[in-house]
Amino acid sequence: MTDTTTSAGSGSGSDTPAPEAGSALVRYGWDEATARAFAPFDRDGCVPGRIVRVDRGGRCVAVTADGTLRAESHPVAGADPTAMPCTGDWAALVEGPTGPQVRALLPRRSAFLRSTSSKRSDGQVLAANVDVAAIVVSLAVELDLGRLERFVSLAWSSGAEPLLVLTKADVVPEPGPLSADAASVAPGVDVLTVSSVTGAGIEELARRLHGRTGVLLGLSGAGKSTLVNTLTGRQVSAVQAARDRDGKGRHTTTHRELFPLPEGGVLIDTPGLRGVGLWEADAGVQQAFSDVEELAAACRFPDCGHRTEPGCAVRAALADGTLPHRRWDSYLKLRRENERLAARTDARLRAERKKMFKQRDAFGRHQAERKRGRHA
Ligand SMILES: Nc1nc2c(ncn2[C@@H]2O[C@H](COP(=O)(O)OP(=O)(O)OP(=O)(O)O)[C@@H](O)[C@H]2O)c(=O)[nH]1
Ligand SMILES: [Mg+2]
Ligand SMILES: [Zn+2]
Repeated sequence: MTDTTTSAGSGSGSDTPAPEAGSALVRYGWDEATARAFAPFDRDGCVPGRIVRVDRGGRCVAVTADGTLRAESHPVAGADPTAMPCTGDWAALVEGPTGPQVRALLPRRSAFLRSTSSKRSDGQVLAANVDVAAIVVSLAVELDLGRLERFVSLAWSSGAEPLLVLTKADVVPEPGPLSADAASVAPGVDVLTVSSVTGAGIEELARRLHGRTGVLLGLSGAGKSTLVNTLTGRQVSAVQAARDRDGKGRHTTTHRELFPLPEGGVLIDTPGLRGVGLWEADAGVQQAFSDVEELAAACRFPDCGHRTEPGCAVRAALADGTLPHRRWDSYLKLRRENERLAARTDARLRAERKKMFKQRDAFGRHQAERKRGRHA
């Protein structure tokens, strides 16, 4: 990555929202909504930037209209860890006593949350402001449908549009049936079959990322970084010549990093996820299992426990094979996991986050009213 260090804090201070300041940021996804959200900070002398990488200790790399800079963010003790900057965030940056600092983050339009492994059940943000969540799965290893369902739930829960990308199509003689199997556990999700070796499917993937922010999620060795390199046409992300790994051993990619694509759009590469714990993913599970939810809604009793009740549509579908037992068990497992986590999560943090969402909604309403007022 180029690193032309510049200084923050050269905001114009005028009342005009800063779209022209952001014009060099357009290829990083700067748009009108972001400019509006940033306007109050422009008046405070901040400059806008998109976080492309976060390192240990809250240090991050941000791209601004004038180039790339390193900035610090200071975590508040006891604060919600999901409020910390993450890759994909839009930030208001200001020149502090020790260099550029993150003053504030603009409201996120989507965020990937997962549970951390710590005993106190915190959420961690994997990526923010993502439009397309590409679940990357290698065709070189046996498909794990349960894991795929978990990834799809995570993707739906983020607010981004999920996309299933099956890689290494060159190593299987006939990818069609595998692709159909994958599609069967991901209703409503498009499936692309690609190969970085033959180039098959790459153009279609580039087209879907055009002008948008994508993130690559998947196991270590699935070929995420190879896709970044293929799409950018440059060796920007390290790739290790190794067979698919099952999340064990060394991961090649160690940071979440955002790369601009030559034809517009940006793509976030992430380290391999192994067992990804869901976190506040209730709605995500519901969407990932929309077929199951639909069946359950057709049971005779609205509070059907799907065990021995007469007129149970779920039992009927299990009996005639339309709903595979594996998928039903997977659904119950993910639902239970969510409930357990919700019960364990710190009540104070949940309240804090609710407040944040309320503020964000109020902010959106305020913007909408201002707009209406202006055009009245
Ligand atoms: N045959 C074939 N091999 C591929 C393809 N894409 C990636 N590979 C190989 O798969 C291995 C892993 O690729 P990476 O891109 O490093 O995988 P990753 O998902 O970024 O892995 P982590 O960074 O550890 O999460 C490398 O040896 C790649 O050369 C493909 O389309 N076809
Ligand atoms: Mg990688
Ligand atoms: Zn039922």
